[in-house]
Parts: sequence; structure tokens; C-alpha cells
Amino acid sequence: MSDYSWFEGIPFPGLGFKTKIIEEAHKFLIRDEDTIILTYPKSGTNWLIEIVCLIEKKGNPEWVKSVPIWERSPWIETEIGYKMLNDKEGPHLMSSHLPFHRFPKSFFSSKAKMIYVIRNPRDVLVSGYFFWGNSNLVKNPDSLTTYFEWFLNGNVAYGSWFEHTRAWLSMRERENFLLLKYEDMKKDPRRTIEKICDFLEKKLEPDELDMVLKYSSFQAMKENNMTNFSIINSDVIPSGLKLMRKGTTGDWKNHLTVAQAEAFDKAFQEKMSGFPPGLFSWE
Ligand code: PPS
Repeated sequence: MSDYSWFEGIPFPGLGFKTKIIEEAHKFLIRDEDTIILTYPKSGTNWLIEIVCLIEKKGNPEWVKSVPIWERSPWIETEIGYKMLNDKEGPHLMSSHLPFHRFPKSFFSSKAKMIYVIRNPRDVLVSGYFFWGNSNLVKNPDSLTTYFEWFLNGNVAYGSWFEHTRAWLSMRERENFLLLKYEDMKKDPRRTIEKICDFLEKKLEPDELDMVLKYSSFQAMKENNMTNFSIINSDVIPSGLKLMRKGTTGDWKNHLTVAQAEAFDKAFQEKMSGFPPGLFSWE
């Protein structure tokens, strides 16, 4: 198990990350033609990448079934991803979990399109506990109680959910920023794909849309070795640890105690005040 790599008070995973790369990434040149998938970890990043890749290929699954997901949409803050983006000519499709103030600053004066996904942070917490807590990427907590404390204090990979989300949501009125919710994606994946197509100015025929839907389903992604992280070295992700764990909404109710749920509500109200009601519509 690795400890975190701390950078400016934010814990990053201990494997595959270097302070130098995080600093360099801040200066990366984002161009108007680029597309960025931005999330706080465990919010549905890989689901969205799969959808965008399938839209790009009009539903043909060949690309998603033959190239690892981290090569199709490299993570800019990782050692491997940063190199890939530098070596490859644009336009780029890229992913990131970086907090607002560490993201490449060129983005903020560009027309590059960003899709930001939010998910009920209670489910993010539970998903993170099972994934990070069993991987060798970060310090593993001894229990959910410990991880719960870390999460509320922002001492988990990529720092505080509350700060990450508050800062990125400040972009939500921008034309080149599409805000999606994991809960809406679950409820109506077809509508979500249509929304993404509109935003990316891509037109799909109905049968092409059906294919995007089919190959980005939880089951299809779970079975796709180019997507499900099973080909990552077991020193990093122990075999048996599943990225596609449950893929549901509200799983937190099976794991948090009543006292934890109340403490979470209190922290949420304190830290997320000021946003319009309805923005965080999840159970
Ligand atoms: S990571 O490691 O931060 O990039 O993880 P991320 O991809 O953001 O989030 C992983 C969770 O997303 C769920 N997932 C899906 N849900 C529904 N449908 C599809 N197709 C899908 N693909 C991934 C995945 O199961 C993780 O959530 P949990 O709750 O742990 O199951």
C-alpha cells in the first residue's frame, strides 16, 4: 500500500503521480478543439469516457474494446497520461480529477469543451472506500468509520469533495461546460447520451445511439477488459478489485449508520450552502 503524495495540502495517490507532473500539467496548453472529462473520483468518470468514445465512433465498439481507457482519454495529472497527451497531436480527449485551481490554466480562456459529472457524495464516499480502500494506490483505512472521517476532512485522494465541487460548479453557466449528474445518467441514459451529443455537436442515427447505449452499459463495461481496470498490474490494483462494483444510486444507505448520515447532512449543509435548491437532487 502507498501513502498519499501530498501537493499543496492535497493528497494525491501515491503511485503514478509526481509533484513535477502536477506542476507541469498546470501549464499544459489546452486548445479550443479539446474535450475534457472532469470529475471528483468515483463519480462516473469511466462511464462518461466510454460514452464519449462510443459517440466519437458512432457506436462502433472496436476502439473501446481494443485500446485501454487511459490511452483513449489520458488523465493529464498522471505520469503516463501527461506524456501521452504531450506526445500525441490534438485534438485531445482527456480526463482529469484535478481541483479547479490546479487544472491547466489555459483552459479558462479557451473554448475547449468540458463535461463535469457530479454524484451524491455519500455514494462517492462508499464507492471510494471500496475502491481506494483496497487498492495499492493510497493509504488504506482500517474501517469505513476511519474513511468517513478522512472524507469529511478532505484527507482522501484529490482532497475535499466539497471544495472540488464548489469550485468547479462556479463554471456551470459557461457555454463550454456541461454539468451532468450520475443519478440522471442512471435514470435516463439515452437522454444523457443525446445531451452529450448536442453539447459535442455530434449527430447520431437512432441505431448508432442504441449501440452507444449498449456498449456503455454497466454490464458491457464490466466485461470489457480495456475498461474494467483488470489489465492493470496487480501490484497497483489487486486482482479481484472491481472498478465496476455495483453501479447503483443510494448504496450509501447500506453502509452509513444513522449517526454518520446525520453528520454528513450537517457537513453538507454547512459546506455547500448558497447553491440553488435542486442542483443536488439525489436521495
Ligand atoms: S475513478 O476510479 O475515480 O475514475 O472511478 P469512476 O469511474 O469515476 O467511478 C466508478 C463508479 O462508477 C460506476 N460505473 C457505472 N455505473 C453505472 N453504469 C456504468 N456503465 C458504470 N461504469 C462505472 C462504478 O461501478 C463505480 O461506482 P460503484 O458505486 O463503486 O459501483
